[in-house]
Amino acid sequence: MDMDELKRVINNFSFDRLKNGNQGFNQILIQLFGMLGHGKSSFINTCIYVWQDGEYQNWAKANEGDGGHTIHRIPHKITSNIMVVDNRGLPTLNAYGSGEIFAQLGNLLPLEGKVDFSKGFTLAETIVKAEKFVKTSDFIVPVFVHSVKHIIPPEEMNELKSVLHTARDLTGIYPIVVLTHKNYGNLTSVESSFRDMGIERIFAFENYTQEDHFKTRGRHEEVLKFLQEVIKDAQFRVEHQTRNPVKEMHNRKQFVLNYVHQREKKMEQENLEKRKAFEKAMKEKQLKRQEEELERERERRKEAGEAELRKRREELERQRSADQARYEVDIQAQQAANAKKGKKFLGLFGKKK
Ligand SMILES: Nc1nc2c(ncn2[C@@H]2O[C@H](COP(=O)(O)OP(=O)(O)O)[C@@H](O)[C@H]2O)c(=O)[nH]1
Ligand SMILES: [Mg+2]
Repeated sequence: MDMDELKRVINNFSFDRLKNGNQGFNQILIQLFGMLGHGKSSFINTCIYVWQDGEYQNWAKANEGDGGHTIHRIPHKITSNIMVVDNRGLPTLNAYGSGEIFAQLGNLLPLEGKVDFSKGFTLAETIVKAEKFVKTSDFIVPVFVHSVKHIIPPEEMNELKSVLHTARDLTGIYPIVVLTHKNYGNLTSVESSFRDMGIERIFAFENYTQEDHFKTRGRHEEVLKFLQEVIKDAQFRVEHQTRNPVKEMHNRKQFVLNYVHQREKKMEQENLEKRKAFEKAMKEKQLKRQEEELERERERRKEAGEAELRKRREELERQRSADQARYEVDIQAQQAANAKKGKKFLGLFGKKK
């Protein structure tokens, strides 16, 4: 199919023209999700640029990051039946962030609304409050945007895989992966990581940006092929299944509310375990301190005992020396007395003669 034909197919797409009618859907909502700075907003700019084929503009406020527009869910129109939504990007992959991602993906938060990464049950409250503002007639196609500059480290694989699979359970569609910065990283390695996670549809782009929006046939064609793939998916799923958008929205809500509930339970459990581990560590530390104190006391007593023993030995020694000295004096005195007595006796003996 050449580019003109592709454009015609995309432009002519309408749920009303499907075999079994629209079944309650009126537009495709391409839901972009992914980490901050991976090129979601630039990908929207790329899609609009290719579709309008006019001057490049920063429609989706690329590069404005978290402080700018991207904290809101902003929908951008491609054709009258296809919208792309720039969801708030994640700073890191974790259970709190994932909850918000699923609420956005499930189209449970109002478009144009601000997305806060909340703690506790705030998300559940926000979802319930948003009920009046969200549309059930949007057909959701999840698209995960990832820059090939970022090789997925093994420790992130499981978390990411679980996010992608939950996105599939929630929307009924395996996310399409859009790889950005195609020429600035190891495309083969990143692509194979996503294939290992069970992802089959992967598109790789060098986004058109403010700095580089020189039109190339390759880039234009790849974007149109991506849009055609999205349409084929929507068409297949509405033509080959009986759908009930109101019930599906209700199920998505149940799914995310349950997710939030489970997440809170898990967090509570983790906090409890952390507290227990902390208390155990504190007790062990205290016990160790007590043992050390006891050991020191034992050491002190031993030293004191030894000093006492030494003192007694010295006293004994002093006593013994004194006794010895006294004994010697006595002996000498005795000897002197004996000698005196002897002389006297001899004297007497001499006189008798
Ligand atoms: N070279 C190149 N730069 C890109 C590409 N995609 C995005 N960028 C740049 O990466 C930065 C972040 O992109 P942005 O679209 O704001 O990311 P977001 O946070 O996911 O919306 C911007 O400076 C973009 O110009 C790409 O495919 N190639
Ligand atoms: Mg952005």
